[in-house]
Amino acid sequence: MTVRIAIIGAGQMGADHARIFAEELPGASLQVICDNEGATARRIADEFGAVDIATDAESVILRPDVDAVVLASPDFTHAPLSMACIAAGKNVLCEKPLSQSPEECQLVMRAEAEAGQKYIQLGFMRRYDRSYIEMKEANFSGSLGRVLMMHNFHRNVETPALDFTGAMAITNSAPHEFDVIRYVMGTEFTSISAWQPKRSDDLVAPVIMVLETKDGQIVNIEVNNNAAYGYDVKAELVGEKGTISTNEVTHTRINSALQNSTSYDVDWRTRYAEAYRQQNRDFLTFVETGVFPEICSDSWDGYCASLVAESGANALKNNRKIAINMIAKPEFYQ
Ligand code: ISE
Repeated sequence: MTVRIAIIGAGQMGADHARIFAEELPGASLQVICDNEGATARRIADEFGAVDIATDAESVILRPDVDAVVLASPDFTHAPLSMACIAAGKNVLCEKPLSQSPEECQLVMRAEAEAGQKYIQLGFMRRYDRSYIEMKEANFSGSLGRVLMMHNFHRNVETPALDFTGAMAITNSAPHEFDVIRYVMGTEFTSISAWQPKRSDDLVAPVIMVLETKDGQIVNIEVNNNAAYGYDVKAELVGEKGTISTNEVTHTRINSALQNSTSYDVDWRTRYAEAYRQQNRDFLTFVETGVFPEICSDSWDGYCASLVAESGANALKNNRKIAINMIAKPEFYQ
């Protein structure tokens, strides 16, 4: 079976998903590239060999020649378009976030539960990265002893958008950390605090967060969207008997002029290229078999990340620790 994919949103991530499905995953074909800007849709469709283009997302979802949908449109469209996919009975790979509103995430969860099956695979691709898989394995094997803390650093070369703010470091970038920490540690957050240092210029300063978990653990997260030197994401899990940390992901080291050096990625698309490929391959299997992939994120995970992000933005704005009060996990997602 060749899965006929519609990609909604032909910006940076939509184009990369089109490339992955067109060039790396033989079980997929690009049926439609949809973007509000018809010229953008045409450019990406021509580059990656899509059959058709469109500018109206809702009609694309209903097309009989579309088997599954990838949502890479602006964040605010993710929840309503995901619900349109559920209503149309089509699986959707939704780029993060599911929604920036925890309440809207609950509407999506309710729609899925009422439909009686999962349709949404959420795009927290870090879960497919080997380093986090090995961290989770080390935790759950007991080799670290009781896990006490996790340190996380998430550094971009520069902010991904001109209107980026400190709060967006929490609501746009940090959700990857919130989700992968939950995945590695197998816990839930109960509180968050957030602060920013003062930069010497008018660039968005880093955000430092400290979170508590329901299991008495402490997590810290640095998100620096203007690190300048490279795209650098790393983490260390600390247990009573040992630690495990991410290692440099480089293929070569250059030795010259009395120096040796390795290079950093420019952004997440190359650093997590293999994770995206495996995530998208799992999505094709999900479409073909209807079996939800074991390690990927679902709408409940989208709600959790959205609630922690909203609480973190609140903590930063009000300069105080904010309790994270989650709803009970619905039976449908147990
Ligand atoms: C961006 O939206 C992403 O999803 C990237 O994975 C993350 O590293 C980056 O900081 C975000 O802005």
